[in-house]
Amino acid sequence: MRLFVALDLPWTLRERLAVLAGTGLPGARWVPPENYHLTLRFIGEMPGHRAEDIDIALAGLRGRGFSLTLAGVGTFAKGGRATAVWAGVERNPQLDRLQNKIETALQRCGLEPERRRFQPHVTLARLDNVGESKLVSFVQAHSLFRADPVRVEHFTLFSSRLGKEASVYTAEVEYGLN
Ligand code: 3AM
Repeated sequence: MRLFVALDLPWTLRERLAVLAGTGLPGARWVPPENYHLTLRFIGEMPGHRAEDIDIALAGLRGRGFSLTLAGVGTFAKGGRATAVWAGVERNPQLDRLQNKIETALQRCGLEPERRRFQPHVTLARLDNVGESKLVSFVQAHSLFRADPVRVEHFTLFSSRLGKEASVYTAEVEYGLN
């Protein structure tokens, strides 16, 4: 199964994010609010027995709950083309610490280290062919976006099935933080 570790988000926050989405960006494929998440670690395709090891490793991880605030919007680009638009996260050492613990636990399970820097974000849309000026206006229009802080009391191992329209994410296991 295809796996990733992420924070799921309370519905109050999803609704707040959904207000940002859906307008002003022709060519954007908006992520449906039920799919919003903050990826902590993409794992990828894993056979069942390795998924079990991963579950055990994540279950053994000890961490504390913390508050998280989404703020700002930004874009990812590849080869000079914008590929995604996202909501950002205010600086959060506790989130970084959690991500670090997850990375360490997964490497102990035999996963290759994640080479990319952790850039916490919630993807709002994937972009195929969105005009640069529209994108700049969108980012500017929402630059002051800031949601109310939310408590994070668990993180989640998700499986993902790639769908035609949107992927289907299933929360497989929740790991409490206390
Ligand atoms: O959290 P976001 O939406 O930015 O793009 C995928 C999504 O990112 C990413 O993992 C998250 C949950 O599916 N993803 C998909 N394939 C990936 C890969 N091969 C990947 N991240 C890194 N490497």
